[in-house]
Amino acid sequence: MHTPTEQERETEFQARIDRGEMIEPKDWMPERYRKQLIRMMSQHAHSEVVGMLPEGNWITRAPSLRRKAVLLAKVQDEGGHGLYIYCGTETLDVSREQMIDDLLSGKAKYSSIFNYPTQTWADIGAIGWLVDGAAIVNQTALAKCSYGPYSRAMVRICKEENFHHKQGYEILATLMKGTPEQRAMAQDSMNRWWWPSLMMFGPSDKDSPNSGELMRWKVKRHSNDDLRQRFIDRTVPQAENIGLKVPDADLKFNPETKHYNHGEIDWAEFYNVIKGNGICNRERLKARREAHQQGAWVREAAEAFAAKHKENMIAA
Ligand code: BYC
Repeated sequence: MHTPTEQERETEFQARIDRGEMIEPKDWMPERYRKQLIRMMSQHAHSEVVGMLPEGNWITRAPSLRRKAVLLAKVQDEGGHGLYIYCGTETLDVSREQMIDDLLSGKAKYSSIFNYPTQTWADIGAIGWLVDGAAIVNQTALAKCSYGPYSRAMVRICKEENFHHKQGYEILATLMKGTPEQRAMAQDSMNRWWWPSLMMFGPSDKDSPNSGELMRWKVKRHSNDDLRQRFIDRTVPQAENIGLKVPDADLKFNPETKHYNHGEIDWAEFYNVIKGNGICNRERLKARREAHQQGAWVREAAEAFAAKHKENMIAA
């Protein structure tokens, strides 16, 4: 019987992708496909977990019991998303311990957006509306990606993100109906979060080294710029609807393309943040390292319990 060569396997793998088939954990896959998915999925999981920090800051300061309950639920959802994606990544033969070590050592990335501070209550609205809004655009596309566990995780996560998006928009809409100070606070938050939200989609297509390969494998279904444009097109009318001004003097609807033209993104700022020099990079990693240390006894107890359970099973 003919044993397929590496080249033949890769050709068959690409043919499966081109036919729109889903790749599952037990299927053969090129090592590079596996590595790229681990990079992207672990980075995504870390973003969900680190993303709990800026919002978590405001749980004790939420302005009412209702706002507090909603925020608490949202932050817990993000933790759940992280765990869900870590499980998905484990199907690619990488351990949870390894992924966490890579985050804590600074080797693995997480989304640039979480290196900005939450200075006012309006920032909680901006995160829900803009940051989760950007995440939904990206993740709705990822729900159609070629790797089964990632795609299925996205379907469920997007449902919860929709609730997050609505609660954020409602916070800002309420502030925009309030006093001049409250409206100014909402606008200030829009001014600070708009551009970093656009950066969440990654560098422009011409500077995105991973996009070509990921699109050929249908992990990414749309380019960084296409998704960014989709986010702008749907978000600008929402801003106008509640009286918020988008902080971009060059923003203009183009009736021919039916898209908004926008101003230049400050890519120097983006690269500075992903290199570890954003306002909160050090603070975020410090918080995660401390949380990991403080949770050591929980991991030890869980391991002791699992070992005892196994002993009982063998004895029975
Ligand atoms: N931040 O070749 P490119 C959320 C890196 S949060 C940091 O275009 P790719 C939420 C990129 O990793 C949303 N780094 O990369 C949670 C690469 O560097 P490496 C999290 C970024 O992978 C709580 C280099 O730049 N979502 O849901 O083709 C509350 C070149 O880029 C960023 C995900 O993670 C960035 N923004 O495309 C609320 C989605 N952008 O790794 C919300 C999954 C780029 O080669 N990930 N880089 O050293 C993706 O969809 C893609 O990885 C990206 C980047 C579109 C982000």
